[in-house]
This record gives sequence, structure tokens and C-alpha cells, in this order.
Amino acid sequence: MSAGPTRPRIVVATRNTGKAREIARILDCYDVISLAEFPAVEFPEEGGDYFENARIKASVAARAIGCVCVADDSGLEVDALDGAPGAYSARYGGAGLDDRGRLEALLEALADFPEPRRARFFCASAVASPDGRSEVAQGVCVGRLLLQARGDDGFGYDPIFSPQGESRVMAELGRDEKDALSHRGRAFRALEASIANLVRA
Ligand code: ITT
Repeated sequence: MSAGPTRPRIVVATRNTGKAREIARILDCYDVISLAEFPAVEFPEEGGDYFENARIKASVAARAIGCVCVADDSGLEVDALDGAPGAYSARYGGAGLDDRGRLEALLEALADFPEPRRARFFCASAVASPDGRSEVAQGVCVGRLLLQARGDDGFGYDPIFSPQGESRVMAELGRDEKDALSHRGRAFRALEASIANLVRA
């Protein structure tokens, strides 16, 4: 970790604490502040496009807070479900479910599909400045879904997603291991030059 008192501050515009933790780790050359410190910031209802959603979250927060903000819009795309739940992953199974409830709803939908249940995580990352500039990037992690949840780390669908070339699921990987191969790690590393440009400007 490249910690130090001079790291530039940016805000991570997400209400998902699992995501926020990961983005802070990946962008460890910045002092990444949580949106929990800005409870009044509100996002409009999300549409179906990852890039547009990520850009809106970062831009709305940047304008409201007055500093450079990053955000992501991400989801799990399951081949057997024609790419669902995709950008609707946070709402899969209906309103009122938590991570565990959504995961169980997905396991139910997958029960009759044979191995390998191919899937991929997709992440659109975005950075925005208060003066209205923004950039996006993307990252993908391909793998397969298991029918039994395993592991304690991570969040969301991590207990059933096994990345290609791994026998473990995401929730069993070390944090650095997840960041090295995850959709989010790839998407934010691909955004690093754009973040540096907006922070310097
Ligand atoms: P914000 O909009 O506040 O950022 P959100 O959780 O609603 O939070 P998304 O709309 O981007 O964000 O939904 C992403 C969902 O996809 C997330 O809630 C998880 O269910 C799933 N997901 C994304 N990345 C994941 C990961 O690394 N591990 C497990 N599940 C993930």
C-alpha cells in the first residue's frame, strides 16, 4: 500500500460497502473517501446501460460534493439466463432481498442447468470532476457458477462464482487475489490514467 499524507482525495460514489472497500484497495494511491460521509447525495433511478449508470453516479456525486468522484456499475451475466441478471444484479429476485436472498434466488433459477454454468462479471468504471468532465473504462472476469455457496469473503454473488482457472470461488480468494483478477480490479486499473488526469487538472 502506497500510504502517505499527500495522497490526493477522491470520493467513491457507491452505497455498496463491499464495492467501496474494493475500490479503495485498488486505488490505494488515493485517499478514497466513502460516500457514507455525504448522506445527502442522491442518485437518479438507474437504466439498463452499465456505462451510462456508472457515469451518472460519478457525475452526480462530483457535482454535489465538489471533488473528483469514481463509481462503478457492475453485474453478473449468466449464459444460461441469456445474460441476466446483468445490470439488474443488485435487484435480482425482487425488492427487499439482501445479498444472500438474491444469491438464493439465482441458485433456484440455475438448479436445472447442467455444468458448466458459464457466467461473467462485468464492471464499467467511471471518474468525473465537478466541472462536468468524465471518463469510463471496463473490466470483465469470466468463470462459472457453483450450486453451493462457499467462503466468507467478498460480497454479492462471490460465494458461487469461480473465476476461470480457479477451483476456488471469489469468496475464498484473498483480497489481493480477487483484486488482481476481478472485473472491478481490471476496470479501475484501466481507468487509472483518466483519474490521474482529472485529479491533476
Ligand atoms: P451502487 O449503485 O450504490 O454502487 P449497487 O450494489 O446497487 O451499488 P450495481 O447497481 O452496480 O451497484 O449492482 C451491482 C451488483 O452486482 C451488486 O449489488 C452485486 O449483486 C453484483 N456484483 C457486482 N460486483 C460483484 C462482485 O465483485 N462480487 C459479487 N457480486 C458482485
